[in-house]
Amino acid sequence: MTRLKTNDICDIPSRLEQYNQDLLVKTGQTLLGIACHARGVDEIKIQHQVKSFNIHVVPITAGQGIITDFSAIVTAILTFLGFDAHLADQVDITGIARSFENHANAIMMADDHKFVGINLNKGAVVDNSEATGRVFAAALDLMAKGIRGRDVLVLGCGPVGEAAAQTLLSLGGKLALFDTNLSAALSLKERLLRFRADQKIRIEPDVIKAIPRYGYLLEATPAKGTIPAKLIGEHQLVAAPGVPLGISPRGCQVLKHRLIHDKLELGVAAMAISLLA
Ligand code: PYL
Repeated sequence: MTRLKTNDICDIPSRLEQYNQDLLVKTGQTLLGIACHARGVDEIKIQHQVKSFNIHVVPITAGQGIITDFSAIVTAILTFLGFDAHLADQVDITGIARSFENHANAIMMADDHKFVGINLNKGAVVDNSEATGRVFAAALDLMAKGIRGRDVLVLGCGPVGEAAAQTLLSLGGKLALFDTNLSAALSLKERLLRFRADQKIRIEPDVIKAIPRYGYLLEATPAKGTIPAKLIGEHQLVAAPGVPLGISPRGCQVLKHRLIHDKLELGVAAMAISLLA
């Protein structure tokens, strides 16, 4: 998992309103709407529940330690969505214990290995990688006005790519997988077929040859330049949860409204809806 830097995320709070509008133009849904779509829940119902759902965000000093403003930015995203969100005023165990004592409905916290949300009433755990893959797949489905029956290529078969692949299959996408490590793509295909033996899942060994052949791409790699600008067609749609962004600034210019990417917003929104739903 790529470790975020404060620079990657410090502009998020001031851009949330604009980002929300961008998502509306690209997908027909807001940040909240996409997160609800990713969970299959009704947005109107959820809107009545968010304001009384109390989430504490607890900074964690373990490992490489705190990322300046990370927890405050997560809190800002939750507040924008309408949740009763609070940045804990204590870190680590003290902060977690205080959240229980203050009867928080949920806590969110991250160390160097996992970023999780925990529903303190139900004991349910939601993982950021899983939620991020799922919500970007849902965003691609909305951008495509229904991915059902469409050929979609997932680039990157790690935890985010796996969750995206599962979601795209459940939405009726015709899935192809690529990973620089071929065995990672093969083992993901095997895992996916355990639950969907009837599905056809292609493995693409050569990404440069493959990209032009797919109208729908989900880029979930931790590499820059995965999708070269020269391979981007006029009609391709791309959802890119991968950090750093696997598309060059030139590629972003070519794609314009046909690209969805962010470093935290959609994943945090999907985590929060999963905690509440
Ligand atoms: C959750 C992000 C998404 C991409 N990479 C993940 C990352 O940067 N993880 C590390 C998060 C460390 C947070 C630190 C704090 O400020 O509480 N322990």
